[in-house]
Amino acid sequence: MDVVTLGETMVSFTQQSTGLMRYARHYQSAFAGAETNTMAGLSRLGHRTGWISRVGDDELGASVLSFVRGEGIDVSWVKKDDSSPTGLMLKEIINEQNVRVYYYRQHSAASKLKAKDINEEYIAQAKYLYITGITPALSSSCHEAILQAITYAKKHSVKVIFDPNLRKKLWNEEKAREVLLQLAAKSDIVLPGISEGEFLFGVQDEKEIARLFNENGADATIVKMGDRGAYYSSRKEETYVSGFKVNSIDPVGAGDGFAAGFISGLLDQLSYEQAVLRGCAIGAIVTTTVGDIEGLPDRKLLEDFMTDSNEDIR
Ligand code: KDG
Repeated sequence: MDVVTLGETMVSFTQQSTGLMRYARHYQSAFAGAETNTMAGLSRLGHRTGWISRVGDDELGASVLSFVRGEGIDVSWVKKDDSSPTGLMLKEIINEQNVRVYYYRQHSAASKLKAKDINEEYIAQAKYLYITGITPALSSSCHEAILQAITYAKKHSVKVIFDPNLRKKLWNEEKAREVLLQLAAKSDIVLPGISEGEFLFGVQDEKEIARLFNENGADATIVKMGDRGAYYSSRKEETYVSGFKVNSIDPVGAGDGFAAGFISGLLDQLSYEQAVLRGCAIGAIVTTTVGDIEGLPDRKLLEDFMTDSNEDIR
């Protein structure tokens, strides 16, 4: 396995008309889960990925499992929980500028994930453990599961990559700050956005955000700056990587795509700079299609995009 992750994947329903959801009659279903979005991006590029989780022993759980498995992600450590349902996410499209998200994931099967669900061997044989700040927000047992996964990763020299992925709807701000900083401190590489840096440290400057994450314990921090690109800083080097100008229509999933591109670059032994550039490219490509994972490119699409986008037009 190249990369192993853990977290929740939900079924999402997006209303097909605009306006208040109470008037919506038609919904489009899809799947939503930051961690599996990133694994899907990696597996589309030919990397071997695995997902640890729980789904309800229900029809939606079966559909999540088929979907994730269909993306080429190993699900051998996903348990079916017969006492809790699969989590749901609803998207209300008031208008293009105003989209509201409602979670129905409290007490979901995935929120029951616990430390005992984490298999040491499974983590040990991976090259990277990928985690996000969504999982510890789901429950205290999920928080313990993530700490267990990190402990196994450290024991077996598996590098930990962490995207804070702040979701304010899921927890109170004080607790979020405490736990996100705790996980960032235990991670080798942290992938925050500017707004997460601001939330955690009260600063907006990318260099300052990276410095503070590195001071907090990370070996390297890559600050995502949307179409401006990314700034990365490790103990050895620091640089800016410029972004790609695209016709962006749906930003959701861009961060997950960035993580897939960056980790894929590391797996392909690219330099840090080139890995970050691949992250920026996939982040940009994802925004050009509607949906979290539909835009994730395969090798050919990625190469074509990167060849077509030279420095002059970026
Ligand atoms: O990163 C995209 C996610 O927002 C989405 O897939 C759902 O994981 C999700 C969440 O908790 O918001």
